[in-house]
Amino acid sequence: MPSSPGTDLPPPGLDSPLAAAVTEREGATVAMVRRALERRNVMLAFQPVVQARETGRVAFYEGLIRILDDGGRVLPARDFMAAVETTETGRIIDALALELGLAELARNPRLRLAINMSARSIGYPRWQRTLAQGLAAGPTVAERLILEITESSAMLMPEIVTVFMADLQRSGIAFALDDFGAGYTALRYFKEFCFDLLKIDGQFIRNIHADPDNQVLTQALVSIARQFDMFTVAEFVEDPRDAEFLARMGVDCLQGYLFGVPTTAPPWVARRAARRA
Ligand code: G
Ligand code: MN
Repeated sequence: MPSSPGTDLPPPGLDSPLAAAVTEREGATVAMVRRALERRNVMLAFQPVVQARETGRVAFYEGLIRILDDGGRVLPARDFMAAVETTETGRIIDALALELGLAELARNPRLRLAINMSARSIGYPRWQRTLAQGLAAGPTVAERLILEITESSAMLMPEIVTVFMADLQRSGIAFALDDFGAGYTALRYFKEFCFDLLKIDGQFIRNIHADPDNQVLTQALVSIARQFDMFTVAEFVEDPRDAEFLARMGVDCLQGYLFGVPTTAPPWVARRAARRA
């Protein structure tokens, strides 16, 4: 076997014991996720996205899919999404997240909610049916829904994403380009894409008040967003000094543990439960 360039180590072969162990663990995760989806053992956790200039005001919430494993433990998406993103299981997760989100929007007429999807789910029949049914539930559901598409998946099929967005924007749905900066968007696509929001990847936000590299990178992203009429959201805001810096820089909205961790019991659900009790 040829060795990797620049090292004396052989490349990790697909048949190495480590690779086999990783594959086996992923296989077990995927099987568990499939079982949970069949039983609809899924729920949304909600995280607030606040206005940068008035952080007591929630602009909208992001609904994040959570899966309950065989023991009833709650698994966050990052633990399983990478293993299923390119498979049909990934499409089913997107359809279920949308279904749960639309149901919440129908129940709570004051809620604005963002739901994640992969560009790979565009054209998946179950996802499309779920959207059509959810929008039919009320005249304001579409205008309170934001669909977040990760930059990396949007770039797989930019032409298809552009047409899909133009179509749904006519019904009032807004779009966010998620984890921006982590992927490889050729900047020229901004001329064709019409995202309403740009979510700046957390790696550029952490410690920004003291990190000149992150300051310059984020400032550049903010000016791109302005030029193309997009609102900006900074992800992973954990430190009040970063929040203040971002607000002064002109970022519109902030999201992160500083303002709220994702919770399956957001204020309106807790109030509903209290009324029932
Ligand atoms: O890619 P996307 O932005 O949809 O992912 C949101 C994920 O980031 C969620 O899993 C959420 O729990 C996590 N998250 C949200 N805010 C913070 C934060 O301030 N710090 C860290 N480390 N993770 C966060
Ligand atoms: Mn997101």
